[in-house]
Amino acid sequence: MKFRTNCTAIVTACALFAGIPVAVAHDDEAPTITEEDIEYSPEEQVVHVGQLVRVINKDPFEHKSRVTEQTDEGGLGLIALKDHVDKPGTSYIFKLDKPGTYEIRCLLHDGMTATIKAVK
Ligand SMILES: [Cu+2]
Repeated sequence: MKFRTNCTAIVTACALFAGIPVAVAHDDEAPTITEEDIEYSPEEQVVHVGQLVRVINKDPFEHKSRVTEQTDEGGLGLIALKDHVDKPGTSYIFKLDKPGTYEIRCLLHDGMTATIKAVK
């Protein structure tokens, strides 16, 4: 029992130790996509693979974001961020692990889209 408790404490400590400096280091330079007046801004954002991307909802209502890879044929491929509920006045971060062109779309507001290009 004692061993298990210690393991949990060690794992938690490691996660905090490993997580916080990385998050802060990237956070300072995180490219930001703003949701305002039912639009994403900028319309096109270039990010690095693995870099944290911040989404800020400045509207006084919810958005629901889905980020989908675009295929070479212009269709939609894998979903990279699945239907995130963006509460008013909040922000969150995500990252893209694969280079390519992605669409960010709000599932609640027709035509609310932007492009994210992930480069190495
Ligand atoms: Cu929306």
